[in-house]
Amino acid sequence: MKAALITGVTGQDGSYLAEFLLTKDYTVYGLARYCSEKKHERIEHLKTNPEFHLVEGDLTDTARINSIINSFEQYDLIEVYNLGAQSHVKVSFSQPEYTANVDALGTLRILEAIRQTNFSSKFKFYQAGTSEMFGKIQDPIQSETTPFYPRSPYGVSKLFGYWMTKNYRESYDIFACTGILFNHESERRGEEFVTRKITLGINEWLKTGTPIELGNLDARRDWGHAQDYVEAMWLMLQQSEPQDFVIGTGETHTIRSFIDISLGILGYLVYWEGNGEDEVCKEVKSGKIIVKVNPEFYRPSEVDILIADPTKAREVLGWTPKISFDELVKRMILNDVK
Ligand code: NDP
Ligand code: GDR
Repeated sequence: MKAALITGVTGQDGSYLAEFLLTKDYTVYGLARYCSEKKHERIEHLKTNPEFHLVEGDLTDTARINSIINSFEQYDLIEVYNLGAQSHVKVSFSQPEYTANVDALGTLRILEAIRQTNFSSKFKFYQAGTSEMFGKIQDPIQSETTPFYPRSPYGVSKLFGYWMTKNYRESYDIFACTGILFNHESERRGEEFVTRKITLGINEWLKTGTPIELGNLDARRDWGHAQDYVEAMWLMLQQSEPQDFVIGTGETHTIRSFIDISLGILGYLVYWEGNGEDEVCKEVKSGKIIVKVNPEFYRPSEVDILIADPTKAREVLGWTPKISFDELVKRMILNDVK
């Protein structure tokens, strides 16, 4: 009898991971916060599956986390995927303490709850680490051995989670590992992250002519599709020994190129003019502004560029991304432009 507990099941990754684990014959438990509206768009379709169960709880609530972890004794194997987090980097600057409580202490709460059971050897723990831990990059391409230099309260909180996971593995022999995942997006991406903001923004521009307002256009990211990345999480927990892995594509792209490709797929030719806060993206044919800069979306400190070296994941896990950058952009834009 094998079970999986997914914190953050209502999020982008949680929803894909739940779908994936149900195909692998797990009984899946998803931790979801109490909210006045019982609608969870990304997992609504799973609620009728008899092997899928929602468990109410919050990562800031130690007693509740303890009781949930203790409720799994009947299973032979319990895989815990800790995906729950305040995951928005910019929000972490305005809510640093809350971000640390959920992302850093939330991770510790689960690890400590597992340690305190008398069946801790039945657990395998996955921690959702992030390329934001590399922040101000110390190597041009980032691997498992690249030193960390987080640039936001979010990155710092996730680094605490990473080290706690390593510490519980080494101190208590708990099967615990961190996936250091680079940006991954999808048709289910939260609307405040830049890729989804662009694809939804283009839809709005086409309907109303309202330009998309963005912050730093110079940032470069290693973007993959979330469906590929949840498989890597599962593969990490199927290894004989717990280890940490970098997961990414090894390619990097600018925000501008995400916009250019999105509009190109729809048949619009565009050009960029101006610099800094005055930079705009215009349609060639009409000269209309599609994108402009709003400094409100700048961050107090920025992560300029990220590129993964996923060699270890390829060699040990046999993992490579199946969905290319162009295909990712195509799926997102065609999903959002109605
Ligand atoms: P989302 O923001 O889409 O989902 C976050 C999830 O965490 C939601 O289900 C949210 O619930 C839940 N959550 C937030 N606060 C709490 C809390 N206090 N208690 C319990 N649950 C909570 O994130 P993603 O799916 O994109 O990412 C999944 C994980 O992977 C996160 O930890 C993220 O930091 C990390 N990550 C993501 C990457 C990416 O590019 N997507 C890259 C690297 C790491 P609710 O629906 O109620 O808000
Ligand atoms: P990121 O993703 O910070 O990398 O964190 P996000 O899409 O928010 O930003 C990527 C880059 O785009 C720039 N940017 C903007 N970002 C947002 N959100 N809104 C804008 O208007 C905008 N304009 C420019 C940002 O400055 C940044 O450089 C994501 C999250 O999923 C984290 O949880 C995860 O850990 C990392 O990816 C890996």
